Amino acid sequence: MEKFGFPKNFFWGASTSAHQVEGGNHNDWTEWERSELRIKNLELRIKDPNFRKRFPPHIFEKLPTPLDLENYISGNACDHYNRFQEDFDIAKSLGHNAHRFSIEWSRIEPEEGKFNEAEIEHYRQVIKALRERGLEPFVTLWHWPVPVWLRDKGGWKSKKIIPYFSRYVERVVSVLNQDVVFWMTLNEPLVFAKISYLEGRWPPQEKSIFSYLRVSSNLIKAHKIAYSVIKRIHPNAQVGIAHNMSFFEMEKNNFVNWALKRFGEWRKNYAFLNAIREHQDFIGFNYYSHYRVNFGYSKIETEKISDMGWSLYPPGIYYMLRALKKYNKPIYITENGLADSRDNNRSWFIVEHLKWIAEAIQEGVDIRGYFHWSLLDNFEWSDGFWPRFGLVEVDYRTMERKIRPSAWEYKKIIGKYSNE
Ligand code: IFM
Repeated sequence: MEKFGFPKNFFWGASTSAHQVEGGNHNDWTEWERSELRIKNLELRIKDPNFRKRFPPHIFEKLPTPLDLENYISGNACDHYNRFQEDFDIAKSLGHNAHRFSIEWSRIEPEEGKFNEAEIEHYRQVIKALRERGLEPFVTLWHWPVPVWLRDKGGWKSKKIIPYFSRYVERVVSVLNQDVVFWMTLNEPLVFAKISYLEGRWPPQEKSIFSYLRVSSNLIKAHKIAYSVIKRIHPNAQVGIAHNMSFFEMEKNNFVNWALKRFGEWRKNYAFLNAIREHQDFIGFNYYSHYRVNFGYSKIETEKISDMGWSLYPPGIYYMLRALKKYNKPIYITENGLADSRDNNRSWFIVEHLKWIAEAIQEGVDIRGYFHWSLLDNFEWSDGFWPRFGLVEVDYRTMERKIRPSAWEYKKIIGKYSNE
């Protein structure tokens, strides 16, 4: 890598999602988090003496720990719903010029067909606050939870959700389109479909290949219609999805490994993108993982791992970015991050990923932005609060924010390449 360069108008920022940071939500997830069965299972798990051993000891330095029930209930989360101004002040102080966040469907349409104007106004204020601070809003319309009434109608498994989604999108976009250019209809649709409908680890906890396929197909259809709705309202809007993709590396070059690699790539990376090929203006790429292919799939072992045991492999982002060139669309890295409560590896992680991104830019890949996951520590779905993904640490008892050293390192890089 000879040069480490970024275009002047590159977007630099961080990502969040509503359910993970806002607090005070009421949706299918909040009901699941508090459901009797979930609590009973957690109590059993927490009591198991071997459970503690699954975690690196240092994560018990901060509250809540995986042994506390409250860890698993999103509750007030980071209270970002009330503190967004303060949080955006921090993002600005860190040199960011863009920010990705999501709109919570259950706030906008808490009952079927009844739209809450005050909540739409809330997000208008969020966007205004970003613009006032010179941060370009990147808005995700759905980042996993659904309103409870919609869950009761079958959620993403029912094709009824397609017109409901497009009506919700139309309502939101027709109010907010004046101030937003970049829209993501869906966040990581296949991660959601797989964990919720195939592996049964997230609500509604199904384990059925048929449900998984049906949900994936509904997500594709919903995206395509939402894309057309947004473009009708705002022809110059830039619309895409945030897609979680992994790098697959063959250990040895042989036919079986080649076929497994192709299949893995197609299933995880390209099937969805190909299906919406004509309905996206950019590619939103969430990069976290990679696989070694050797008569099966395994994780590449790396020297550095995150608190969640994820191996950290920055070159993978480069290989994926090169592969995505074939779509001939601008690429935004819409997520990339790690759980690292002591902030031991985050600076290294950011610098290394940015070097590899710069390398891809150098080779002609059209990459226009990087959003670190995440601005704040937040509620990591079924794992809860203990994984610390933030550039900014959150004390969940006092809601105090503390900027981590890696956030300043990131700022230094931004400062070197941005306009200001
Ligand atoms: O926290 C999640 C986010 O909601 C979606 N992408 C991956 C992140 C880390 O697991």
